[in-house]
Order: sequence, then structure tokens, then C-alpha cells
Amino acid sequence: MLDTLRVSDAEVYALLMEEQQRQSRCLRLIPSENYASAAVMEATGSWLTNKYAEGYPHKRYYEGQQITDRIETLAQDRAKALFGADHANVQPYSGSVANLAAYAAFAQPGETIMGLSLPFGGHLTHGWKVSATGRFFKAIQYTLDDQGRLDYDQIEDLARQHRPKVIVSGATAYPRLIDFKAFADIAERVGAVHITDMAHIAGLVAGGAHPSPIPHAGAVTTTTHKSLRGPRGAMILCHSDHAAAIDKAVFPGLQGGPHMHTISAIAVALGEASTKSFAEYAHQIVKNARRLAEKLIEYGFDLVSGGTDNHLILIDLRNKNLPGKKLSQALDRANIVTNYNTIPNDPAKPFNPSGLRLGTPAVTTRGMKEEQMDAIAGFIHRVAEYVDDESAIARIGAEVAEFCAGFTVPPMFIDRGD
Ligand code: DSN
Repeated sequence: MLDTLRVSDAEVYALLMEEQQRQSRCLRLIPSENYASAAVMEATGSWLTNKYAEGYPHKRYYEGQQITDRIETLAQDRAKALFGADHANVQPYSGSVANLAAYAAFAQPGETIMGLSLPFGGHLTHGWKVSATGRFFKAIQYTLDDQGRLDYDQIEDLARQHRPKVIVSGATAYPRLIDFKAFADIAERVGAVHITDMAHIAGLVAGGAHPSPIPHAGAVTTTTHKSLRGPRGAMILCHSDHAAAIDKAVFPGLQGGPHMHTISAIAVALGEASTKSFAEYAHQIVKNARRLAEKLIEYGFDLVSGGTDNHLILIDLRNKNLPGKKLSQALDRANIVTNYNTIPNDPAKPFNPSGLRLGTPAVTTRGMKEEQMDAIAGFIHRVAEYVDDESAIARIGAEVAEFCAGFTVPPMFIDRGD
């Protein structure tokens, strides 16, 4: 890859090669990151970069759509088949835009939406005050109970009190299963549309390693690059009775020309995600997260909600007297990449919170299994113990790089033979 770039722009080429080496040398534990396959990356960089295709297949505002119509239809069909949805819009540029579009399909500016509060594990675009979703709509935010779990009674009380047009389920830092049916029942009782943001868990849902929100939500938004392991993009899946409203909200409501190069790569990723080997991958992500959680608990780490059901772990570092930022920066110096994060009811400020968020999608793509999770927990424990000792951190970093060298780094060929 990149043979032409190497010749035509040595400066950018050198930076990209350094990034490739960083991704190879490090244990990448940010739960929203992954390694896309070579096929996904090739499709992302194709001739479709050159094409405008405003509109939808067979209803475009530009000519020359002989191929784009077939590609977008293929991506839609693969998305519908993989997730069992009636309709798929594969045009949203990102998860943030997909969420805003989905709300705009069902609520007018100033009307009420409801979602999980950002410091409790919700996304910015679930109605947080600085996001357009919190400014353009009246956003009511639910929180978690004292055990770090969703409190469906609280959600129902708030919904009855505020009568939102839209209730959002889904999270970016919630390690437990979400009861999508409970959300659907609450939404039905107050006359709201239930929208699920499944961005984090889309790969798990595709592989059958997490219950699907599709039967319980009016619309489901997702990014395509997290556990689903595709290009950086997004989709909205919905029932046929909402299809027109969703399509109109994406284009012309929020976006202009779709990124056809990304859409072709989404089709490739959906093809990969429909294989048996991807289902095994999805189940291994969850097994790895459980094992990593168990080992971290053995090392004295306090986990929000006491463990995990999905791909993600949230550590409450208060018992270690260690701010999340300080630990995540020390881990980064030791070639272990995580992100600091708020914990429910965090007494500290969001820019220097009390938590650390980890996930297993990327390391599982590299072929790591339970045995390697034990080693990773050991590395994290040692960095936390020696957080102020730079020579110890450097020694651990060298060990981590050596450990990583034993595991293939995509881009690689994904066998679609099954
Ligand atoms: N909030 C980001 C994450 O989970 O990393 C995604 O937008």
C-alpha cells in the first residue's frame, strides 16, 4: 500500500508510516477503535472519491450514477440482510450526524428528546448541552443508579413527566446489556419514538454476541468503524414506515453529497461482518472483555457495575487514588492506549475524571485471546503501581511492544469463504 504516495509526498507518507508503526507497537484498548481490513481501506481510497451523487439510488441530482446506484443499493441490501432491518440509509457522514438526523426525523426544533447523560456514559449527541442535539432540542437527560446500571423506573418517570418525542437508548461508556424492549415499552406508553444508538456494539449485534435493538426501535443509528470494523462512516436502520422521514432528514435535511467511497467500503465491511469468522470474532471480543475485567478485579481495580457484558470496561480509579488522565497518559507512554473517562456521579471534572475506559475490539482483531488478556491486565497493574517511575514505564513499554510483535496487524486479508 501507499507506493504512489511514497513517491509523490514523502512528508505525508512518512507520517502515515509512523502511525502504522504506532498502531502495530501499541495495545490499542480504546473501545471505539479497531483495525479495518485491507479490503475496507482499499475501497475507502478508490475512484469513488471523485464522484458526486446527491440524492438516493435512481433519484439523483447529478448524472453519471451507473455505478454509484449499484454500490449504494448493495450496501443498503447488505445492511438490511445483516441486521434484519426493513430499510437502511448508508449516507450519514458520521455517528453524530446520524443521531442529529434521526432526531430531526421525529422532532421539531425546540421539542423534547431524552437520552443518557454524557458523564454517565451517554454520547455528546444524546442531548448533552454543548452539542447541537442539546441546543436545538429540549434535552432531558437520564442517569444511572448507584450500581452504575440503567434505572428503567427513573427513565419512565422522566418520560411521563416530560413527554419527549424521542427516547434514545445506547451509550459510549456503558459496560452492561441494554434492555431495548424496556425502552420500547416506555416509549410506547408516552407516545415517543425509540431510537437506539448502537455504534459501540454494532459488531457484537452483527455477530450475535449482543441482543439486537432492531425489533424494538423505530430507528437504529450506528457508526461503521467501531466493533463493526468498517470505514469511518455511519448508517441508520429503520422500519419501512419511518424510511421516508429518515431519508429526508439525512438528505436534504442535513447533508449534501454522500461519500460514495465510504459507502463502498461500508458494503465491503458488511460483507465481512456477515461471515462465520466475524461471528466468532464478535463472541471473542466479549470473552476477552470478561476475562480482562476479572483479572483487573483480581489486581484490585474497582469496575463500574462490577464487570462487563459487552466489549467495554470502565474502571473507577478512586480506590487507587489515581486520576484517570494521569494513568491513561502513563499507559500511553508504555504503549497501552486507553482513554480517561468520567464515572457515574464523578466527583472530578470531565477533563480530569476518575475513570479509565478500555475495550477489546482492536486487540481481538489482532488474534489475542483470554491468555493475552491476563498479560494485558498485568501490564496495566504494573503501570498503575509505577506511574511516577519513568524508567519502569519505559521497561513496561518495551515489553508491551515485544508482546504486540507476536500478533498480526491488519490490513490483512479477511476470508469471506464461509
Ligand atoms: N464517543 C466516542 C467514543 O466512544 O469513543 C465516539 O464518538
